[in-house]
Amino acid sequence: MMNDTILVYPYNGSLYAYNVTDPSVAEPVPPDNVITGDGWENPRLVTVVNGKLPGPDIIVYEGQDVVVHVKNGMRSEGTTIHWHGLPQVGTPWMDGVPYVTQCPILPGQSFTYRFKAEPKGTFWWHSHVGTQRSNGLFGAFIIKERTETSTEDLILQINDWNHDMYSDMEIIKDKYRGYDGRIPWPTKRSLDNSGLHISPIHAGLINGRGRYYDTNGTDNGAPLTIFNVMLGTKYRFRVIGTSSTNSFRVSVDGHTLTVVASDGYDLDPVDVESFVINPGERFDFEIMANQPVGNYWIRGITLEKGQNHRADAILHYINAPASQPQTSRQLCTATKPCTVLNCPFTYYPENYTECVKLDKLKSAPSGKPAPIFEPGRSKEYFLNFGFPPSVNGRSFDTPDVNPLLQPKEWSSPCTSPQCGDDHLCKCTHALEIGNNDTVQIVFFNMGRGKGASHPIHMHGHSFYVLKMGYGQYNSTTAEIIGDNPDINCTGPGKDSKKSFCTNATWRNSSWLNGNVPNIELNHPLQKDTIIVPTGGYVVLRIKADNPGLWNMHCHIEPHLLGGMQMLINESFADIPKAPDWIPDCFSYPASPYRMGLIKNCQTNQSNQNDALPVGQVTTENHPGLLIAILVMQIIMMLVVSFACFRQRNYSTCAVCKGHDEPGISLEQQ
Ligand SMILES: [Cu+2]
Repeated sequence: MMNDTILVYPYNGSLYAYNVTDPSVAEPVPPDNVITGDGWENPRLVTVVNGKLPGPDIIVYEGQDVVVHVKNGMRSEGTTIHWHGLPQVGTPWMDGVPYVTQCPILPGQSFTYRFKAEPKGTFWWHSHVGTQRSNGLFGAFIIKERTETSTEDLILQINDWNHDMYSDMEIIKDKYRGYDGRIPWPTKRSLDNSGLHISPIHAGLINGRGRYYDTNGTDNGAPLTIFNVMLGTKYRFRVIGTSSTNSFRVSVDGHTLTVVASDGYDLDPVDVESFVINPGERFDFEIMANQPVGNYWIRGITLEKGQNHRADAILHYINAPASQPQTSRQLCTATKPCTVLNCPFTYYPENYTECVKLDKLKSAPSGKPAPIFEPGRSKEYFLNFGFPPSVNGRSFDTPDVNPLLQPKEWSSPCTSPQCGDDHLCKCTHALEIGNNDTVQIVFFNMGRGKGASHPIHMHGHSFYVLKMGYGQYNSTTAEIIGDNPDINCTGPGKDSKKSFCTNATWRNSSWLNGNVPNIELNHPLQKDTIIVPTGGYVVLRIKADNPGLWNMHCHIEPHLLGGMQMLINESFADIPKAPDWIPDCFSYPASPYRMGLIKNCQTNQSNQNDALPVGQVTTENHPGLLIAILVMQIIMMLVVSFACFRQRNYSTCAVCKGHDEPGISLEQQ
């Protein structure tokens, strides 16, 4: 680690210069300007914005116009920024998905995101390219209500941390498994004995800080994040699951957590001892600082079997001594069992510890009811997420253009015989929906590709969670023993072990046409990311009222990279016209369609070039935060305003910007 130019090392919660031999008598180096990560002292790449890990918090009020200038300061990678959870109504080209809604911002280039901040809630921003997010390119995005509140806000971003995380290497590890010497890595197991992403992790971080534990369980004493609280005050923790691959169980010693919102939407408050947050999810909880003045552990533990990967932070009551907490986690007893919200399995394998499933919660009274399913008008789809990374046996073929704005220039249809129930295919898989339809989607996780639970994130919508079904479990061992029987994954007479389950349906046909029993229609939660448990399913609905081309994918980053993603092609003809300055992208030679268009547009080409944004783009750099030898830095600036960005209007070649019809070959499921 380095503080600008001084090499430092961690000891007993502080940092010291490398030439200090006895830290017990030396003055520590302030940790504020050092990216410490887990205190790992060897070189490690981080990819960060404005020199911070996590990047800067973006906190705005509901309804404000947000303008973010992004300059890619990396030397060898393109990037985009996705605004996770924001529906981007009317601005689908600002969704930040490379080769779906925009071209990547190339090294040295800039791009200005401009969109409306709505709805209120806890969101975040992150790179959508490669493993940049896993390497640190993320931050909080909070949209506050324009009302006074007596509750203090605290932001807590929790993620796993690796000492080596590189895009192509992750895919290779995923495909061929990693080796130490000639010994393959052991299969990682979750607490229910189902699988986990194969790559090992090295630590957990809260707001960019954590500790590396050696094999003996001894930590390296790296500095941790400290949340200062005042006795008698109520706090709202906005917890963001910024993990790359792992889920965390979060708790605070000595304090009951009142969970009040998830993924930006309020819910009927529920008191729990802890909750599980998966990559991409958010949970807001409130605590009352009503315990004896002191220091308390905030704990995040992974759900890995036989591992000790923790993301710890300190709840520090003002006026308490600055010392490490000595507290223990809540004792779970027969008379006072611990409740864990959002387990990805049915039983938590600890004594007197009970899982509370997410679909047992209700939205706040202000929440909307689920859209009505009208037989004949509404549609239902079954989508199976599995390995090799795919959806319904289709591994995502990423376009080399921006299909949102260049729909006629890309075609990679998922057609037979290329795709089948028993063989994987690679194509641009898209679900075509529109006309204000109610769409019921069943995410499930069965067949030959099952093995791990997947947190699935939908862009463009916060879906209504109607029901969750889990696999079958041994109530004594808490281990998974079979799939949920509600879904007939393969059709009659087929072996599910050989099937990608592309023809799944409800085992009981009376459940079709929106008639699944025991679904929550009046007060369903609204979420944009949800765990699809292995062997289980999630029933959700959306109203197709947001025209766009929306990415939907597993939020475990290597699974996304490997192809566990698809598109929702929603009301394409109704997508509003994008600003002319948004550039097209294409390979060389370009598609035949473009080759023809270029010929037609030559006379206007200079005008097109002039149409790039030339408003008040400024750059700002905050150097000084360095962790290792290799640090890539993105420079990003936020300007929140209502009219701070001038844009010149030029005439452009209309046919080159044609996005008025869905020329892209997207398959209807
Ligand atoms: Cu996944």
